[in-house]
Amino acid sequence: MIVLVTGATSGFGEAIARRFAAEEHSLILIGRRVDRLKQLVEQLDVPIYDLPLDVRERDTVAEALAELPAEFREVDVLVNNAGLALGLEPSWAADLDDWETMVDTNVKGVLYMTRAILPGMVERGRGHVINIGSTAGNWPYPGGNVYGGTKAFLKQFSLNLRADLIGTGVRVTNLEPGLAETEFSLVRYKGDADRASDVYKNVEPLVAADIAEAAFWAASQPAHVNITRIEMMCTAQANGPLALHRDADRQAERRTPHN
Ligand code: NDP
Ligand code: 8X3
Repeated sequence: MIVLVTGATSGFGEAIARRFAAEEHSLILIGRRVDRLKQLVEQLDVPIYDLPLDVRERDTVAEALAELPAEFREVDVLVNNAGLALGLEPSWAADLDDWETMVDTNVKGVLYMTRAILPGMVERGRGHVINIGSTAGNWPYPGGNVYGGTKAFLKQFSLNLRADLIGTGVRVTNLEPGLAETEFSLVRYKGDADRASDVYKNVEPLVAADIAEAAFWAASQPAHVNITRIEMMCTAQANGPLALHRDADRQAERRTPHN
């Protein structure tokens, strides 16, 4: 297969590239950090087309994908993995630039990639789009406001792609991991390594290889099987109860008859 992975320079994307390379699949690897892409080209013993680009740049994405070398043109698996969270501030204090960057990358970047790759898949009657969503798209948490919103978009976009693609032979999977140790928190906390490492303190989180295994498994099913969604968490993580804010003053006020 020819497997295109966005965000291949780190974390899940790099692990997914390594997992497919281990089974001798060819790779198209996208990310902004050229040196890391080159390292992968040196380390992995499969045909690789490294494509340094920013998925937020609509025209660049369209042009680069239209000009794929002939031997890489028939993409079998598109893994829309590039993405990020920025900040954890409450919605009334969050940075609008951070919100826009998340929407531009996690939502619009996926749209640019998918729109460029899908026509070829439909024409060939085969292909698989794997979107990297998140538990943050399924469950709320304080400060998850726009990040969770972008991942909820991916969940519904994936389902709606399925609705469009029925009968074409093209498959779609939304893979939804929870807490996993990568550079994700370093990015979210803008380089604050102490704050980032605290996220994974005294807990055994998922690691990138766990997500790569799930992506590889979904892509390895027989052609008549579509894995629609996979939500996965580390064993140490679970959904908590609904939040309840108790306020004794307010309770007393409610009991006081109003005139
Ligand atoms: P990392 O920060 O380790 O990796 C993110 C990758 O995305 C990097 O390769 C980065 O490459 C790439 N990327 C970011 N912005 C752009 C851009 N504009 N253009 C091209 N590439 C870009 O984090 P993860 O591996 O953890 O994250 C991968 C995906 O998984 C993200 O979508 C994230 O939201 C999601 N996720 C992460 C979870 C976690 O707990 N870690 C859990 C659930 C989902 P470069 O900087 O070189 O461009
Ligand atoms: C990453 C998982 O819980 O940090 O998508 O949002 S979380």
